[in-house]
Amino acid sequence: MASNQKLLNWVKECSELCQPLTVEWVDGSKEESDRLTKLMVKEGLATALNPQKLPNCIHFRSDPSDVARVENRTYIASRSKDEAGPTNNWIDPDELKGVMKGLYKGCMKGRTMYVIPFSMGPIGSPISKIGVEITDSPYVVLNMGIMTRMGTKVLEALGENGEFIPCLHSIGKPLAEGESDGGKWPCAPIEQKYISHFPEDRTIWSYGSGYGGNALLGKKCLALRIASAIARDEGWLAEHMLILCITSPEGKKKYVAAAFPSACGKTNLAMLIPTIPGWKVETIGDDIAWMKFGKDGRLYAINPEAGFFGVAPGTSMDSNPNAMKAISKNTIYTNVALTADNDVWWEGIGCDAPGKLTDWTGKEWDMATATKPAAHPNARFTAPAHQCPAIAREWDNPEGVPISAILFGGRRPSTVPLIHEAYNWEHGVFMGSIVGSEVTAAALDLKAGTIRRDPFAMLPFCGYHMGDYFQHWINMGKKSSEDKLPKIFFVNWFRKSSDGKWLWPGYGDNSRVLKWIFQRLEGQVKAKETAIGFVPDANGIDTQGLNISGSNMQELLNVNKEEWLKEVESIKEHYNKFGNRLPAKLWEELGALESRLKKA
Ligand code: OXD
Ligand code: MN
Repeated sequence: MASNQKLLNWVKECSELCQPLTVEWVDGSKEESDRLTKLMVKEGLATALNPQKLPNCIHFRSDPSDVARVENRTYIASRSKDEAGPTNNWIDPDELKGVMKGLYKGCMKGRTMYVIPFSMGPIGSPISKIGVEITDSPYVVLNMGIMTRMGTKVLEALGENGEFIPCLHSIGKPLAEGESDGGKWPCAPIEQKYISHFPEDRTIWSYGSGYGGNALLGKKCLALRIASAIARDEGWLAEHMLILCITSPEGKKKYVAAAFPSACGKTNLAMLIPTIPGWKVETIGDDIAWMKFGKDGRLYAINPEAGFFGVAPGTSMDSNPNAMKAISKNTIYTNVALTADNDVWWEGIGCDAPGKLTDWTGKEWDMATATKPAAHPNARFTAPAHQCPAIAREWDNPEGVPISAILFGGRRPSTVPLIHEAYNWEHGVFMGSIVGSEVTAAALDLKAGTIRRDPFAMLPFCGYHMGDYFQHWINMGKKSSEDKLPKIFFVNWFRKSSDGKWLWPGYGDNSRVLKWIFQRLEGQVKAKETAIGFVPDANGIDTQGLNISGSNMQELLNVNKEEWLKEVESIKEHYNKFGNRLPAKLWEELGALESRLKKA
């Protein structure tokens, strides 16, 4: 039981408001997760998977209305609207709290209220933060047990006077006396869903959704939206980035962080198996990086999470064997399809469906006649990070790892070459600010197929005005010197030929691009200076053993002046949205790009 009076008071307050049947403090033990699993299986909310094929794995089906983050119901409720900026939804915090208190009143009737102490980052790391999530969802408890360090050990670290970030969550479905969920995933209708952040209070209130980023509040809500606001105040970076370690055949290691918008293959890159002999890639994290300067002036990163909440469809022994091995036991599956013998299946798993399936909505599904996918396109696995065969030994080192390169990228079918390198930090910040990607299924309320700008891949996750966020990145560069700051690169695995075919094989072959980056960091390869940055020479990328034509390689590395001048116009439109809070330095960078292009 907690000794922290502030925590005890808050729990009492929430319990009086939400009126649960009972309050349970989560200890993080195996007995606890076994008990909750059994409970959910008994209530028909979860299916225990085939223990021969998937030991200790369970499956959940969500409500069809509750399958992804809901950006149009996600709020940054800072005191002033201007502080939230033009890219966030805003409601006055007092007004929002009023509305939400009305919803929270009695919302846990008939349910257990779980109190989940959790640490984002290794317990005791100078970069970590403690949060406490109150929830009425045992599904959330089980997922938080994988995604964070959770339970009694965190309470001990918190002590009597420690600081924590309060995160209140309810699925928004009270039960009348004697009523049960009847095997149906409980959640509130869309108009009652609120994923709210109060950055000045450093508080999160989430209501109405039981799914992923809306409900596992340590992840997007705390580790990105609230942490980004804290990081600005404290002078560090909370970023939507994977972290990997690349080792050369000579045994030299470098750490790389990379930001791509959702569903651009961050998990695949973080777990990549190189196709070039002698090179090794190891995983530190696949979604979030917290980075602080060390005493030596270098930027040190930790992965604040302890698990992977990855997209299942498309994951196979071909695309990501390390992920497939990581999810072979002790894993929670959500909205995938099930085989007759309770094994999992999804589109892109690498084999045809073995007979009739039960799809993610619970209906019978036959590959021969199906008109809809069997697994939801945003179906997920939740698996412990340490189960990944490629996990780096230092993945939970409290000191973090020193970052040598930062990569930005997105799905860009044209214009953006396979790889280019920034001239310096500020040019790199410019590159981050113009990231854009084709929209996919990770967000519920956006139209698939269009391109949206997603600066630093943080558009849905920045907890304050993005213009100020860009300035914060520029300021961070002033805290160290160019030789110690990470070098910044922009990659694009998704460029297509004029007849719509992928030009680059991607996956393990992305190691060829990582090799070029490594060699640039070591000063081992020359590059071509272009209007947009440094691009590999014609033979710069190692294509040995790869069946790719010279002309495809040329197209992949091509910087087309006309396309880029169009890009400049589109960046101007994008920048105009930030008004006078867009740093002057970035307008300057854009002007310099335009004049370099015109001269080219
Ligand atoms: C995620 C996302 O779930 O970025 O990681 O949407
Ligand atoms: Mn993500």
